[in-house]
Amino acid sequence: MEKTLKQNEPLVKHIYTADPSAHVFDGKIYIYPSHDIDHDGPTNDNGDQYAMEDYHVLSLDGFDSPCVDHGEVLHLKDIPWAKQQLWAPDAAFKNNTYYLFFPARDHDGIFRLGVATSPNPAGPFTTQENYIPGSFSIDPAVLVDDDNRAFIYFGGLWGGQLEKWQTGSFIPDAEGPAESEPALGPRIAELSEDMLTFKEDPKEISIVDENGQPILAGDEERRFFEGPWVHKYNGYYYLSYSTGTTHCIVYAMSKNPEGPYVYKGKILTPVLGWTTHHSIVQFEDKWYLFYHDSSLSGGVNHKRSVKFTELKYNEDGTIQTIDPYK
Ligand code: FUB
Repeated sequence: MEKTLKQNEPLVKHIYTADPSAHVFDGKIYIYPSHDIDHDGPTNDNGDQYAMEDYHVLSLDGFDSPCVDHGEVLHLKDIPWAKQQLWAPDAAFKNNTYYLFFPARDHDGIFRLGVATSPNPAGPFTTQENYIPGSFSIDPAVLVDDDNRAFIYFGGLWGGQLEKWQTGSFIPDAEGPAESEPALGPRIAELSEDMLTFKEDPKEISIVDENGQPILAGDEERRFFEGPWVHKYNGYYYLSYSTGTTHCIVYAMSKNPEGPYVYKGKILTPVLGWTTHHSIVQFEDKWYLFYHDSSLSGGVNHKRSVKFTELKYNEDGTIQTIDPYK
């Protein structure tokens, strides 16, 4: 357990953690990260090196308290439908229950989204037998809106397989759109009241520029790659995500949870390591960005550590860009 918390330092150092989804539950901050495996195996663009097998939950009473690791809360061996790769999870609270949403490859090697439940935000979580029907790709993020409707956002390119679902079915050899075509957007679906199924077929979210034109697939500085996260501030929905190949966290805004979202700018400049993945949460009267980098492992892409830093808005609701190394 780390005794003191510092901005832009690993929250914990005894395990590698990544893809932090932070929430305030019962007045405490709970972080739902991936648990990176400390291996030295081969790596590739498909992300096979991200071979995670379980989840831990971290929590903070506040930023002047130690970070508590609540230990393993769900393991691959207890998820009947999943074969490998427990990637970036998220959690939500509704119906007096905590829900852990997570991606994994099924026994056919196709990424699906699963859900597990607990009466306690720190778990342990009990999984549903099967993945969410109609789910695919990776990186679920759940927003329970002010009217108590819950939306799940998800999707990721390359190893996240989103390109393969453009027709609505899984096409193993499908490629992404041409550079001059609109980029693929993350998907959204409203969740059923019990949070265990989609209420509707997932829809693609449109991300447009300031003139209302779709962000194109070749616009790698701005197009969606993976890691969607949605939070609300002053009546706007903020969709933030990783640009993957250009390694930034960027954001777009909308008045509607389903979009279209208008691209606004950069939240986080590139971190050490290939991936970048984040969440944004309000705690008391301040806002925080949780993110990861590979500094603790000396730059090994699949050995990452969760960190946090304060996030600030401008008067007009835009977000100030963060360089975590300055
Ligand atoms: O941690 C595995 C994958 O790497 C996540 O699902 C992506 O968002 C990227 O961080």
